[in-house]
Amino acid sequence: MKRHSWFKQSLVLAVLPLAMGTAFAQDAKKDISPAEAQYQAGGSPLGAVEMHQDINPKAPPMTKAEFDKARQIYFERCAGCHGVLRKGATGKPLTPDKTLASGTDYLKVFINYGSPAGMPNWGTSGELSEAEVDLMARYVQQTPPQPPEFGMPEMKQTWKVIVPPEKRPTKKMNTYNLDNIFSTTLRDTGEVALIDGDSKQIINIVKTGYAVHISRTSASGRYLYVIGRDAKINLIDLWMETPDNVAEIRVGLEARSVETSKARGFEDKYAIAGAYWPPQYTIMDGYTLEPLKIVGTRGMTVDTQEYHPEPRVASIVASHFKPEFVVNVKETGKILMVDYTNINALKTTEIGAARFLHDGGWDLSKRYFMVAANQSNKVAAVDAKDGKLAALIDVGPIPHPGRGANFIHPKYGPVWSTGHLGDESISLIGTDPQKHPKEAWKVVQTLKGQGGGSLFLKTHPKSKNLWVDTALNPDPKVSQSIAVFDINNLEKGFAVLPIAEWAGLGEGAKRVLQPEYNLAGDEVWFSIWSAKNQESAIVVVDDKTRKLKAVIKDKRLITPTGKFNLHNTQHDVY
Ligand code: DHE
Repeated sequence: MKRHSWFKQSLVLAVLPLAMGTAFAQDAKKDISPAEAQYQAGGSPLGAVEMHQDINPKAPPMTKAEFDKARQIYFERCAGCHGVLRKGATGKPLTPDKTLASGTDYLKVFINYGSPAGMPNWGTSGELSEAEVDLMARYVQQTPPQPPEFGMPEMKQTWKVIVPPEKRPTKKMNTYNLDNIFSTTLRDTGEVALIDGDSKQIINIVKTGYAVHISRTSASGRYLYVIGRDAKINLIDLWMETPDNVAEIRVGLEARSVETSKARGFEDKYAIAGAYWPPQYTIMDGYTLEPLKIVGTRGMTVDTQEYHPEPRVASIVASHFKPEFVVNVKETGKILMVDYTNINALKTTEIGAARFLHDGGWDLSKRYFMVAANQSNKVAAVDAKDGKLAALIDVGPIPHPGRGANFIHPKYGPVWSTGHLGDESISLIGTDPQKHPKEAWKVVQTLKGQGGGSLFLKTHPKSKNLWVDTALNPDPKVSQSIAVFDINNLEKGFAVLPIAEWAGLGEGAKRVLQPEYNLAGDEVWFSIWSAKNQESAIVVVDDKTRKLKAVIKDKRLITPTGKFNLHNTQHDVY
């Protein structure tokens, strides 16, 4: 680089944080870690959706081809943080009122070099070429194109009942121990592998949605619901000789969560799915996925009470003792307790919590739902019995529990725990206000794990181990191993097991993630996640001895991430 241009760049970089600070002052958010930036920047399927190009005379010109290419890049790389409508989510708003004032050169530097607040250095990392950086700098000055809505007619068009209920088996037609099957996300092939936990053999690879996300078992244990990032839901009948799809539907253009009714009298009756776009949730017939009721989640934020145009639906769980779904709305920070007794007269209790609600799970008693408000560095505890917020608890930076881990702490009684993306801490929160009122809704202990970038942690009622992954830690030694604590001797610190090394794989990221127990609670399964064109595996560890028990390798096991033991998912054992 020539000296003068280097100087110019340095100068711009030096004033950049200041200038950005002014341009976006009222929207300033806390810094995010590289792990979080990488995690949030996952691709959105909206890039493939045709959208209207509005010509803004003040914005730099773009041809239709350029606009479409930039739109694709935006939805693949940027929308996760900056929002579909660019109004800001965990990242800053990029609406023309802000970007036009900054101008192309300024934006190019920002996109090229990133920012200390967590914006990745798209140009200098080689992720985007010089021409693409220029393209994106011009694109974010255009009027944001809005993806289409997705209502009942669109859903009905995608709805297919492959095997109608009356043609399905009347009894279980296979000899699998359904309770010990693991529905394993094959992220990049858009499939789930149903793995028999007893024999460790693949029973079937079932085609599902794009970049499939989670699986949930129905209350009876017969059905399995799987959702893809493209909002496609697959209903799998586990009674078939070879369990396979019996129905499918799309409930939007982008989604992450699916759940099924679990209250007595409503077992398997309804399914529910939350969408990122359009911001809405849909209640469906549990046996056929026929869409019955769509509810929008656009509305006011919990704190400043300003309108938010795209509050995404994050985790959804079903109460075990009341006919209610707990629907967590991310950007508004509201928890909706949706009573499904009469879906034509839905009763919803709206509980204000904190913005950026994401993932969570039940406490040991299953009365309280514990959900991470990740960018708010808080955990909300919702009392599902009384329909109110029990507490908002301050935890470490960017809590990420998955469903969390429940155990009886030797000193403080029942606790629910979460790891963090932003640092190495693991927060243990007291969850028993009846017998341990002093500890309830307080962080009773903070453990020090291997490092930041933790996604999931797990234990089991029969285990004395707490397993904590660090899948997004930048250090491969840390992301490829697991920390394990002895619950009865937490002061001792953790042992490290080199799980990825045990898998004996070649080249690859080999991120170790999402510990999941088997039915008996004596084995813990880990995914070893490498790229699509590299070998991945599942490693099974004996929970008692912490020794390697099995490595599951198969050329069809491409990019395994989440694994859902059907029994533990059905009964919320974690
Ligand atoms: Fe997830 C759960 C959203 C990236 C693996 N993820 C969830 C849930 C939400 C969510 C809302 C809770 C669902 C529920 O309980 O109803 N995830 C998002 C995102 O928005 C994000 C940050 C970015 C994206 O582009 O999707 C994201 N998630 C990832 C990944 O990159 C992971 C690690 C790998 C993958 O498969 O894509 C990933 N998410 C998971 C898993 C769960 C999950 C395995 C369920 C964990 C559990 O034990 O319950």
